[in-house]
Amino acid sequence: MPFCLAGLTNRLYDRRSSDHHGRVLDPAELDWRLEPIARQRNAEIQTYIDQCKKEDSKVMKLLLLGGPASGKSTVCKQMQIIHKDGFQRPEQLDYYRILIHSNIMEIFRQLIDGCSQVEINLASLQKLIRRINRKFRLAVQEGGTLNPKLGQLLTAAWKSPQFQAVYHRHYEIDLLDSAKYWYSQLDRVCRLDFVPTPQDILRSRAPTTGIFVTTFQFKNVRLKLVDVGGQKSQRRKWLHCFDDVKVVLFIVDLAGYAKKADEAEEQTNNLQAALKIFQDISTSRVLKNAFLLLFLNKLDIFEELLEQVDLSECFPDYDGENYLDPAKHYIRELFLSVAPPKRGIFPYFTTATNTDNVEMVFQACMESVLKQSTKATGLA
Ligand SMILES: Nc1nc2c(ncn2[C@@H]2O[C@H](COP(=O)(O)OP(=O)(O)O)[C@@H](O)[C@H]2O)c(=O)[nH]1
Ligand SMILES: [Mg+2]
Repeated sequence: MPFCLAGLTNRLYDRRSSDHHGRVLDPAELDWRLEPIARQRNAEIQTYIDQCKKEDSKVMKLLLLGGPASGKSTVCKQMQIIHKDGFQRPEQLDYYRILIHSNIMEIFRQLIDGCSQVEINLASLQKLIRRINRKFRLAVQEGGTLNPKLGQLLTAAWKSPQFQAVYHRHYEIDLLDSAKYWYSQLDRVCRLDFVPTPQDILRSRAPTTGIFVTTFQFKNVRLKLVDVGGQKSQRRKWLHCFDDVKVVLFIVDLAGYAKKADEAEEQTNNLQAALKIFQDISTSRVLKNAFLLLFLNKLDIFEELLEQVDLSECFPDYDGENYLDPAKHYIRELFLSVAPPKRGIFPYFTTATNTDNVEMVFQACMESVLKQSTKATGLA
């Protein structure tokens, strides 16, 4: 709006001093001549305001919340793939190629740190580790990142009994979720002509430190998806994003049950920490009119993890079998039980890296939201 008003003011000033014959106008004549221009401009502004109001009433703000690394940015990327033009621009692909290579080196360091944490002796691997570090430094100095030679060396390290042993205990250490995904295809990812696929992009990881907004069309509604950081330090930002939120999409890392929570958290594991945040969100007065969608995410990792870590080790109340179905339903009930009884919640199980799954779930939940929203407000 200020832009439109500035335009009007400029036009008024342009015409103030003289008419097109260069004759200086007196103030009364000036007013008389300006009136139709002002009236027309006023009408233009009113049309613009009406149009904005109409568009705003069709925009639904959807806020993504959840603990760190629960899958918020992955869901955003999926929307970019499903509802927009995905990731095709050369600079985007270049960014992800570099990010993926940096993720791979981060995993390498995490595996080394993990070995010392769980006391796996790395003595016989030291020579290889030094070689990888040296070659990587050299590659970076030359303006590159990973290359086929580094790929071979990293594959050799990955296949070593030490790295395999520490990977087996991945839930005890800090390790990016996609470690196995990257290390099982280093020959492709380290090629000099490597171009990330959509699945590679979904598997990459960069902590969100700002606020990211994606807008896209869903049926006849424009959705504005707002992604904020999940780390404790980022949560202060959440409050600023609560205005006009129609839908909160809360994402939970199901596999978090086996991860010790941050020392600063009161809860013992990441899933319990997420439960506490979810409780706060579901009872928040500011969000009481927002629809609350719950994505119980990383179902694929959760299923694998159950073979290694009993759910009852982390949730002593759980007395079911250590299988996917009873375990996931137990967790769903746990989340529903901390919300006020009348708070409508739409729970779903998801694997955010799976595009078909996200497309199907998102469609189902948004259809329910739009149906209820139409009933309540006439929107949609
Ligand atoms: N295997 C698997 N990985 C996932 C899933 N959801 C997210 N990830 C991975 O988890 C990591 C963190 O996800 P991200 O979306 O960045 O989390 P955020 O911090 O909540 O934004 C990324 O490497 C994702 O590829 C899932 O359902 N399954
Ligand atoms: Mg993120």
